[in-house]
Amino acid sequence: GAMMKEALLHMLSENEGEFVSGQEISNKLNCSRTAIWKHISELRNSGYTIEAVQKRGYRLVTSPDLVTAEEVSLYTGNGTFGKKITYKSSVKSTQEIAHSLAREGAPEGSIVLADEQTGGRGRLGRAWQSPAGTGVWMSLILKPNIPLQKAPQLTLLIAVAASKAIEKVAGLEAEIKWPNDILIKGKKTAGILTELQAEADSIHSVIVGIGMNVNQQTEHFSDEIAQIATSLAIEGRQTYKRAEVIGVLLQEIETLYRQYLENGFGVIKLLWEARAFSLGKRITARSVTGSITGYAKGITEEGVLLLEDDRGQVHSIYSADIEI
Ligand code: BT5
Repeated sequence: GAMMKEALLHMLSENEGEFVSGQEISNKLNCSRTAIWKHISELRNSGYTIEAVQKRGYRLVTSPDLVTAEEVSLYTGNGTFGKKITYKSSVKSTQEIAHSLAREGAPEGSIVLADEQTGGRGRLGRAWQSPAGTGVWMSLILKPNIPLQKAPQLTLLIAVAASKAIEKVAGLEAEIKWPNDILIKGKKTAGILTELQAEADSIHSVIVGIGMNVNQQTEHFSDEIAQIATSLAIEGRQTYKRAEVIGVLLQEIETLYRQYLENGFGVIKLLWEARAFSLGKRITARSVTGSITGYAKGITEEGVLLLEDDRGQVHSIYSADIEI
């Protein structure tokens, strides 16, 4: 059922604006006219406008801004990331679902998507606001064969991919604030949460959570974050198809990830540095163990931030919040 609906949507969307005859669909999908009609009705109920004309067939006129498996699959391209999609309209956190899928052996590149999260989470138990119908709330399962201490490099890799995806989709410049914030004009548009399933010092799975504000207007943000958050729609003054954003994002991630596994972190480091917001600035790094103020010198091969304090001593920062 679901597979056929997806295949039908693909046929209609490949022939965008053109009629596809019932006969053609029925031949290609090997199904009855009644089955086609049932799926057309379901697609209409989910917000697709499909014209049906006697003797000519069906024509896709408009599609809604959904992040369902069938809609997202229109944009995932030839890569393997996003081939397996778990979609829920409302969940507590896509991370939870992805963690259990990974434990059950889900393949690398599997993703979990939700239209809304009721308990979306950031780092250190903080909350991530994920209102319905507005953003990309996605968890991606990776299974890299790398030592545990290199895992932070993945957060930086994802940040580069997210920044490139924003540039591609919206033509907006997106900077990276170490380690996991994507900023447009200094305001947070996306956040990354990298969680590990590991045994001893080998990684079983990495669950990468990406939250990206796409179509929010300022009133969608709570007072608490209204001053510090932004969205692609606010900055680009138009709305974007979330499914397309996801497709571009997955392709950017997969390209960088393959490059990373083959050639190491070097290229990613350069790309990251070119987009870094905090490098060369005076910053304060706050962590559970205290705070250090100084000059952000750069990142190491491992993805660790180097901070030179006022006495000239250089500190390696593994995890912290940065204030500029
Ligand atoms: C992050 O944490 O930035 C990581 C966010 C990861 C969210 C994704 S969504 C899919 C997946 N499923 C989940 O449950 N999580 C992941 P952190 O650096 O700790 O930043 C959290 C802080 O960002 C909050 O304390 C707020 O100040 C701010 N914030 C919360 N929601 C925001 C939003 N929608 N846009 C911008 N800033 C926000």
